[in-house]
Amino acid sequence: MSSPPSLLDWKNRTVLITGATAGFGTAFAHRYAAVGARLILCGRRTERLEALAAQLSVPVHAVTLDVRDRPAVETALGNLPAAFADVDVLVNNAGLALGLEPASKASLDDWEIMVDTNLKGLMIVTRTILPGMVARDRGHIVNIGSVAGTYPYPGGNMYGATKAAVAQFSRNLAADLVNTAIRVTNIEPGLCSGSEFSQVRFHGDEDRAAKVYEGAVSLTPDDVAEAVFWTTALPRHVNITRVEMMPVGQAPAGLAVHRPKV
Ligand code: NDP
Ligand code: 8X3
Repeated sequence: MSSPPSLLDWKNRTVLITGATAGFGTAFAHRYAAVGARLILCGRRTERLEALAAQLSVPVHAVTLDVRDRPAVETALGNLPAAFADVDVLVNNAGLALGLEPASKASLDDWEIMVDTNLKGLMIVTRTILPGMVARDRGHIVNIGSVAGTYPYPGGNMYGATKAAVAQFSRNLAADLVNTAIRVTNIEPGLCSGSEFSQVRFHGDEDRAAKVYEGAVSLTPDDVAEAVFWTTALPRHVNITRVEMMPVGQAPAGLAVHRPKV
């Protein structure tokens, strides 16, 4: 069995993280910086990217980028500076949930933004980075899915659908890459506090966002970062295809049954 890469190996590796300006993405940046990896950090908020880069003592290429903007992604990530051009690990993390309304009342605008970001954005970034990985026969794509891609819940409608699509895309990518050394992992976290996820979902309603985590022990972005890092630090012949992770106080809890009054 080959050994996991040493710390020295990480210093020669480039990790691209989308959605690095908050939550999980920021935690991923710190995790990979801790082992000395070169980082490409993306997000729409330039000042957040700059502040994060200033905290990290590794080479950082910060790219202000909306993953929905195909020409912008193709230009910025298709023409990376030479020192950052060979992406070893792509973490497709940029994403969001918007709304928790039942499907008949949900905002079609919210649905479109989720599809455009969680699915099409991930598609555009992956398609831009993947040819280089294939040419080098080296790389690891880590997609950030969700338990919502497996387990339905009221109001999860289009968010869960995008994450289910990410899970299936991850499997289909692995099928296309079976004759290469490239690994594909879908990370599927459950309840996780400490990010902007619920504030975004509830359009800035901080009280409603806080209630999601009230009285519960949640995962933290660092927990998710550790799982992501672990999958990428294993020997090269090992591919963790999916990681479903929840806090110990969360579990899939059965089917809904409607009992009409007779
Ligand atoms: P945050 O809202 O804290 O972070 C989301 C990140 O995505 C931000 O950095 C944001 O940056 C970026 N982003 C959003 N839209 C775009 C866009 N169009 N282009 C580029 N970047 C974008 O949420 P989390 O850290 O919690 O979520 C990260 C991922 O994890 C998401 O895919 C989410 O679905 C998933 N997830 C979250 C869970 C949770 O409970 N927190 C559980 C399971 C999965 P900016 O606004 O600067 O562009
Ligand atoms: C985030 C977890 O349960 O809010 O993807 O959908 S959940």
